[in-house]
Amino acid sequence: MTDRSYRFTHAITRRPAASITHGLRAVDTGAPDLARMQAHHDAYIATLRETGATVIELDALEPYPDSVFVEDTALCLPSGAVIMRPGAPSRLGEAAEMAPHLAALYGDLRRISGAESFIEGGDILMTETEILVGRSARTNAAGIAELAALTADWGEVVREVHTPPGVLHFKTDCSLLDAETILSTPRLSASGCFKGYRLIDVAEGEEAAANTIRFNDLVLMPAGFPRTRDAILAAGFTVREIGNSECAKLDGGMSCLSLRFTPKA
Ligand code: CIR
Repeated sequence: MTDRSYRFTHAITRRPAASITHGLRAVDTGAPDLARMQAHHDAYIATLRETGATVIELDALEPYPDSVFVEDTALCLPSGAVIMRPGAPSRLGEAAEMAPHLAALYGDLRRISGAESFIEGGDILMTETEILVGRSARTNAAGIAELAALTADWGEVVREVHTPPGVLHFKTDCSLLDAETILSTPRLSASGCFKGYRLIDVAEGEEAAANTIRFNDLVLMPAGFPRTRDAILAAGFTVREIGNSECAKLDGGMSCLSLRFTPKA
């Protein structure tokens, strides 16, 4: 059994910028509190480190309010990394900011470059056997096709799927827990896109718990979703709950806050 989709030696995070108050959000539920967000971010990084991984913390990028959500800037694979082209105009420049950091760790760094291609890391779920990419308001067919073409010679198989309407990213509604298990909202799993995987549905009313990460031996999930936490525990996983109240105001969660990978020189 392989484990490329959840065992990693490294992660990259970026400190939240004070400009986070201008970050994108579907619904305004109030300004995020930077000090509380930083405290949650510190707990998140400490938990990643608890697994033995090296975590590279990048400095805040004030010109980009959403830059704490580094996941959207790149896709890190076993053979190389691909720099994304975010579909949110205010976030496009974040990808170029990430490129030198990945170039230092990967011998093969590729880029989504088509003028009509848009794709964000939050729409991409890597499993052991395939890369699922959800079309969304941020990710289009041209972006997905370009990712498939760029990674074919690495042996990657890209499968286009759909993000539920009104949901920011594909992975807002799902996460990988191990080589064969996926945590999902019922509204996403109902589409049938996870056929062949073992499924755990989040509890009704706990849709915001669907964005977790499996990182080495731990599952990091947002605090405050006890029924979903208990379902993950009952399935045998080791869970850490991390405060996410401030990132949630900006539609962000556990996966958005890091790039997780094993460098390949
Ligand atoms: C945005 O709308 O782009 C940010 N406020 C949230 C990005 C969350 N990223 C992710 O799910 N990968």
